[in-house]
Amino acid sequence: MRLCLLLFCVTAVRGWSDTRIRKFKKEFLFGVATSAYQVEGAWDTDGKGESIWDKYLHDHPELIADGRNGDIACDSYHQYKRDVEMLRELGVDHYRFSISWPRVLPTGLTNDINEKGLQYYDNLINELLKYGIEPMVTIYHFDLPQSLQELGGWASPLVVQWFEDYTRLLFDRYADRVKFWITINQPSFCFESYGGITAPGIKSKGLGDYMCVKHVLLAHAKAYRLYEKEYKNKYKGSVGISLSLNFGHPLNNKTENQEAAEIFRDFTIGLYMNPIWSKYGDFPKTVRNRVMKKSKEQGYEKSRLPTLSSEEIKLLKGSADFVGINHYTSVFVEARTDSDEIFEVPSLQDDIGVLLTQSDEWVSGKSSWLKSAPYGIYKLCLYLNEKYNYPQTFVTEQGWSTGTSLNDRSRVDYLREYLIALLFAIEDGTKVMGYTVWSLMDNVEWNAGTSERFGLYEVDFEAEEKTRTARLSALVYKRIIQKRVVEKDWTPDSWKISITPRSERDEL
Ligand code: PNW
Repeated sequence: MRLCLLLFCVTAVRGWSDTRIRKFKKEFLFGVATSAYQVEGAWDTDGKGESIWDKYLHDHPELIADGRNGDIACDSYHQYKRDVEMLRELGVDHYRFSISWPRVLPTGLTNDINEKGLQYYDNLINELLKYGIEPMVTIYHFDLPQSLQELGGWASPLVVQWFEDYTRLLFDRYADRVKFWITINQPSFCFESYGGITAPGIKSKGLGDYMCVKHVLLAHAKAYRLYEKEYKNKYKGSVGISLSLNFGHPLNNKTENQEAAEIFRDFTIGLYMNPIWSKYGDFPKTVRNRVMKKSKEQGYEKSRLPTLSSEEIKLLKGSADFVGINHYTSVFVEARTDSDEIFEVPSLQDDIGVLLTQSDEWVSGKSSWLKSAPYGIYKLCLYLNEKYNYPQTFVTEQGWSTGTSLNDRSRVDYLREYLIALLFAIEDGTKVMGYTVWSLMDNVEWNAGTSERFGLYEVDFEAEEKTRTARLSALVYKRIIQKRVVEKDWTPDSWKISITPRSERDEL
């Protein structure tokens, strides 16, 4: 049953006999992604300030699976020309990378602007544009300046203004050349950050994390409004936000499990989607009611979930040109019986109050949480369409982890199956502007160090120059981009990858 549900249902639902060739339109953008902390290295070079990840992993090397932190990483700070060469080999349309806030503002504030840091991104952007590759800039990808953490970080309402000032600096400097902006990567990072397991390692489950979510959303909305008011007319770019949108399927048809899945989705999708994309704005009512009820039972006077004022609701509503979908995997959701006292109190998990599982039949990536269930992206797209009236989307991350092998068949299978499922979703009306593989190359996978490899290119971290080598998946992705179709059986004649002129692309 489970196997059918998630591995074959896309095909089953559409009928096995449906063998029409589905193509990605020529306007559809294909790209790859990275983030600053994970690839740049040069953690204290040329005046860069300390980020919360620098401090956290310096203080706690024991928390990194293989001990490798982001001090050097892929050394992209010095090797960005090689990175752009790889992008040209792949033939991508866009490159999603992030800007390190403390690299450009070492104190986090605009009193001290680090020209050398700004110059680095100028160089990268110019190098991309030289070869017709569209830069897609993530303004924040988890690396808050440590100095701002010491002033309260994302739990403080002051961060909204700090973020707006930082964003203005970036718009002023790069908006003439950057047309795709992502304000924040995955606001759900708050739940890890305040769960004590990732930087800054603060333990404030069910409280600090919700404050963080509110401020992250407001910071996003302020940045969106800033662009809308002062830059959009002139530069005509788009501003979105990337959300971690894995899908929760009910374990079976039992009513209680269907309800449990809906609650799970309200807390993991609706919490961010509703304020921006729903008709009335605000956090979902189910979430507000549930956290309120639990908070009262736990002796809090007010809900642990902060409220949004009517001005804040207005600011947030409609504050994005597209939703960035980061989708990796799926889960089954089951209603919890009262005897399952397994979660910390208070916590998001306890507030949601459901049991999550994954099927043993799903192929497993190197990361424990990552299992392949391609039907999930199809279901997610249809869910967003139904609930939020066909929002404009952009897949800003999807990827697979392996070990160090160059022969990454499992990544090839994963990419092909998910892209086919995405084509079905597009055919059923989903508005998708593009697709972005996480990641261009192996990098520092946060606490997992380099023990989990997500790259289309392998990186030799032992080598001084952090040598990059194309995997099988790089060649297959290149072919998909070129042909605009997913060919199930294609294999390359040779594993050598070289730059192919864009004119050789098949366009529909
Ligand atoms: C993303 N999950 O995070 C991040 O944006 C990247 O920085 C990271 O390297 C990449 O995924 C791979 O992990 C996620 O549990 C982390 O489903 C975990 C999940 C999803 C996304």
